[in-house]
Amino acid sequence: MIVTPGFRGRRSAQADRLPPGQYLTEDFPVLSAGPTPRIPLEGWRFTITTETGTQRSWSWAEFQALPRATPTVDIHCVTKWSKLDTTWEGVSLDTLLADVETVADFALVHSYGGYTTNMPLEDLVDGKAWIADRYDGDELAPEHGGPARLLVPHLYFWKSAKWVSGLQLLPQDEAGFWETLGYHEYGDPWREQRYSGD
Ligand SMILES: Nc1nc2c(c(=O)[nH]1)N[C@H]1C(S)=C(S)[C@@H](COP(=O)(O)O)O[C@H]1N2
Ligand SMILES: [Mo]
Repeated sequence: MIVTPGFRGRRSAQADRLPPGQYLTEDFPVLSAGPTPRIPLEGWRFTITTETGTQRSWSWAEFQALPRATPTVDIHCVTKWSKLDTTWEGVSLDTLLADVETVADFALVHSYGGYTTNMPLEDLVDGKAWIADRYDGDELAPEHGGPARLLVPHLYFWKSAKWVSGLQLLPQDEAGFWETLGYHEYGDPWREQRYSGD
């Protein structure tokens, strides 16, 4: 038997990175539940509100001055497309949460336009999540969530809130927009947690 190790190796390496029920795409589809909000940078803020009501907030200029990260990650949409090796730039949630005092276990993420999504706070720390304002070497396009979106690639992509405005830290899990409409409260693509009860 003749084996072409490079080719077979690449194919199986890609297949290993595809969660169950997903297919690979090279495109970057746009999925938005409503119109694309236009947020002038002068008015943009990112605000973390703790369970006691304490707030930490950054203007666009303050956000730009923070240490930056350049994650390359695979993303998985619940509508079954996955895209490998997407390249982003932004600020790690570890940086934003560094001086925030909280004992909360959950976060409800808020966006300009009213979208929300929920996750355990531990899914946003330890290098697993970013507020991204650049994609593929450019400013993040408005339809993909610009000026800035949450990027939490180990969960289905509906958790990566576009046009993100802040985090609300909560002692109890509180369902967001799609989670209220029957999507899974956690959304692990590797366990195929698409809908409530999966
Ligand atoms: N604010 C907001 N964020 C959102 C959405 C949305 O409708 N509004 N859609 C979610 C869904 S279902 C997906 S799959 C991804 C799509 O991101 P994209 O349009 O950049 O591909 O954004 C997520 N974040
Ligand atoms: Mo989605």
